[in-house]
Amino acid sequence: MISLKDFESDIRPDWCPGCGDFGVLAAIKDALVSLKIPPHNTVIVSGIGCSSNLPGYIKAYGFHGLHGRPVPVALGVKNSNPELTVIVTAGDGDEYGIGFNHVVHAARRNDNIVVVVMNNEIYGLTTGQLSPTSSEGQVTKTTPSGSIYRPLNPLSAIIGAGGTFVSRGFSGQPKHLSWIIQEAIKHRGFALVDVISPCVTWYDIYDEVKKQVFKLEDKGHDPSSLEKALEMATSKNGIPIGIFYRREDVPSFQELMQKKIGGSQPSKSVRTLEKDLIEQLKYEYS
Ligand SMILES: Cc1ncc(C[n+]2csc(CCOP(=O)(O)OP(=O)(O)O)c2C)c(N)n1
Ligand code: SF4
Repeated sequence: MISLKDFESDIRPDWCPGCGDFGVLAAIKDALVSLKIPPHNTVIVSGIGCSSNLPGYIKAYGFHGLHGRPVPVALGVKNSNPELTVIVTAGDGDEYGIGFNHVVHAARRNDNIVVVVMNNEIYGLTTGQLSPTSSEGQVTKTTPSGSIYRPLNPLSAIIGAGGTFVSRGFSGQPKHLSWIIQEAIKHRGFALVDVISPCVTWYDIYDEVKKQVFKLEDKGHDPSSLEKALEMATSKNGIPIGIFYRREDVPSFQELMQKKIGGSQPSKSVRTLEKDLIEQLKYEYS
């Protein structure tokens, strides 16, 4: 039996009281317990930011890395041992700013990892600067007279990049978020879980979001439809949460590699993957 207690860390979160990231932490633990995934098979990888402190607050394997670079670290782990459940947890600055290129290419390759982005539309740790998802007109430390940038829409961007599982949750609804994360873990390839996780200290949008969210499932949304997914991802009527887009007919990069090399021994896959990469580099630099 696996219970929440198994994932309890000795370290208490140092997040501000009311920070949305508490809800995300609770949802990740709940999802792992519901799927009966033991801590020793779980690896949580993060970058830098308030949200990126999350691996310390859950008893599982963890890696607190560099700003923007959790995806490559997560892929190193996953490719070395495809049996592990590998989850990236980081902020919008980390994953949609400095590290966005990695997210796009992991989506395109259909790498079998889950990326949970705690999107608070601001840089929290560095005390309130503009982020790629900050809205037009948003007043921040770096835009004192209001932002003139158009925000990035991560959902439509990742659908456009070839993502096969694109979703959004809300930290204020951790049970619903846990369900999304469970589906993301079960998914055959790359899964983006964008989470509106308000920063109550530098940009508190909690009440506004709570008023506007609605569940896609309640509206009969069909996640297999690319057209409907893009329509909902770009909708200006309320804030939809749930699974926007999902397709299970695309093999993951890890599946393709495994098929190519045969067998299922992780150590074998690493060696063969290395050989393949060396061949590719030889080709690219010749
Ligand atoms: C290479 C690099 N550039 C910049 C920074 C400074 N820095 C630390 S956290 C951060 C942004 C944090 O925002 P976000 O990723 O959205 O996470 P949050 O703190 O809001 O959870 C920045 C710019 C850094 N640590 N490393
Ligand atoms: S500064 Fe914002 S993001 Fe960071 S812990 Fe506090 S509420 Fe959360």
